[in-house]
Amino acid sequence: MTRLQQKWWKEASVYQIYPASFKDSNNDGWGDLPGITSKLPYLKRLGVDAIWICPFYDSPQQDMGYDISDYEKVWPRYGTNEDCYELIQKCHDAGIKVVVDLVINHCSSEHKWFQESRSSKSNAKRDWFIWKPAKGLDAAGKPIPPNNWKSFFGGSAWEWDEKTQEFYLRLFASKQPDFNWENEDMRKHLYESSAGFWLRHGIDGFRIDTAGLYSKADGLPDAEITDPDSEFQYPGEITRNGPRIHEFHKEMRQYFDEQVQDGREIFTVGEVGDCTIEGRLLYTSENEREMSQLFHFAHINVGATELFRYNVTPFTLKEWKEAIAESFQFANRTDSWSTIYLENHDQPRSVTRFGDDSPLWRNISAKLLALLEISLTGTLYIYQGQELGQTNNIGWTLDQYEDVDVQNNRNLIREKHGDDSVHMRKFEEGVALFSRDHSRNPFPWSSREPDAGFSVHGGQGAPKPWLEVNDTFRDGINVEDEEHDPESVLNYWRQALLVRKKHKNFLVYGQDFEFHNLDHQKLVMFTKSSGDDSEPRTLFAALNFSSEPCDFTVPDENATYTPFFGNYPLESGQKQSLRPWEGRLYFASD
Ligand code: ISL
Repeated sequence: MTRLQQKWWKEASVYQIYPASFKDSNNDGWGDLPGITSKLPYLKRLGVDAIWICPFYDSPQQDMGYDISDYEKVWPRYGTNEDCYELIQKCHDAGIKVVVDLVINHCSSEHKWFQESRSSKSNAKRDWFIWKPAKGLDAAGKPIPPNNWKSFFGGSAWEWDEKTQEFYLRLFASKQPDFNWENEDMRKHLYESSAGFWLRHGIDGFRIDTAGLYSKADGLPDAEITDPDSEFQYPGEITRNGPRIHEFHKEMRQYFDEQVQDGREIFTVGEVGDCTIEGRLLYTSENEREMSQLFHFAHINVGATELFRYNVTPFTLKEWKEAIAESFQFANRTDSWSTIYLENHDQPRSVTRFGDDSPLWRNISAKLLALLEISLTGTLYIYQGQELGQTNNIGWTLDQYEDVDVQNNRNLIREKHGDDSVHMRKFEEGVALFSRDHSRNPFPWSSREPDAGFSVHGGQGAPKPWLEVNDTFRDGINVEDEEHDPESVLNYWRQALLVRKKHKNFLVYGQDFEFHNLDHQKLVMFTKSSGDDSEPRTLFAALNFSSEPCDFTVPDENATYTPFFGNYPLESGQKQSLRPWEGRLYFASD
């Protein structure tokens, strides 16, 4: 096979920005778009090629902007539409592409379409959302939801509407009504407002939110009872990758293609979560023209049960290795493409989960995670703060979390078991490890008190950021301190991104990935080729995921292994032994 088709969006390192928490340029305690624009030189120096900005559209913020009330307007706290156009222009001037979030499974109940839909049963937009009558009344005279589906944020997935005496479906928060994708008229208006508008303003791609959820199973049947203790059941299979999902994606992609008339090549990355290999191939095949790549969750879901993310369960390194490979192995030598990521705005910090965030090992294990990521095949995503080796928040009480997912579930546990219950203690432990707020703190630009340099003016009278800062900015985890430290995680990421580019044929585009000694409980070792059959070398990676030294064997004793990058200084004549949390990349030749 000849080399894979190379594309800008395959080899781009994409930096994900959470606008509420990146940089506050007007001192109101919230990040904003001019704040992002002011930090483009930082991103350029980091070496990223594109940014993905989480939703910045008008919203009542029940779910941090994933509840959109106007797709075509910037939320005033984040700035104006003009600020956004300027950001896009300045990014392009700096050679940085712009990817925006496309949130189209649901909108906010404050969106005018939903307001119309809920106004009467005969409204022309009634069918744009999913309305159903009650199944009956319970003993207390309360309407019973149409089926047993549980919301992703806890409780029933149905919300009762007093005025028209029907339920609407909302798989997420109470004010996030799901669109009815069966309605063609709705789909056309949705594409136009949420995507067409921004494509015409020059953006380069979309991260498609909940991209597997639009086509619900025919008849919305009850979910299987997987949690007998719960009144409502996780509808996973029934809501995911439904009967018309591929048709919808093809239609939407065709719409995108029609909008872009100036020859620029946009790309899309869908948040799919869980899907078979066949499904992943269908979604991402170049030939099928649906999406360019997708986010699969297997490797970030290890250690939590599917039923409830705060149920912490042990996992082995082998399980994690196999789950990581699920992200990209399916695409091997096909026309599909993959993604590489360990963090995003829905995930805790990777060094806490997969490295060792104690003072002794945080720096080196965060670098090891960076090394792992730059050596895997797919488009690489870095979430803000990850490049600093940011850790979870330590010692937070439940009151400190803002996330609707934490507060909803806390209320449910409180009602059922009380605040002093074992259930609440277990939940608290789960939140300490898995809460989404661990990645949502204001970004630490410096060690300046009290807000880590997040707002333009600090010191006395500085605004209180919308979410508390992570205390670790006082321990050197901030941009200013890391800039000055040649050994910092930040400086390592800069170097690592250059190495990824320099050896992109192996690192970005490498094929035929194979684990070596998969069962090993400390080592992650693998080989891959450049995918070009005329290239005689192979890449070999040896990474020690433990706090003790570890010996390893190479896959082929007769080959010559030349190390070219690692997270400790490379020394000549190295033995087959790795220091704690050490990783090395080699080229092997016969
Ligand atoms: O993080 C989760 C629950 O705490 C996931 O179930 C997550 O909600 C799911 O992956 C979908 O995520 C996306 O859509 C949500 C939004 O809250 C997330 O931030 C977004 O990434 C609803 O729009």
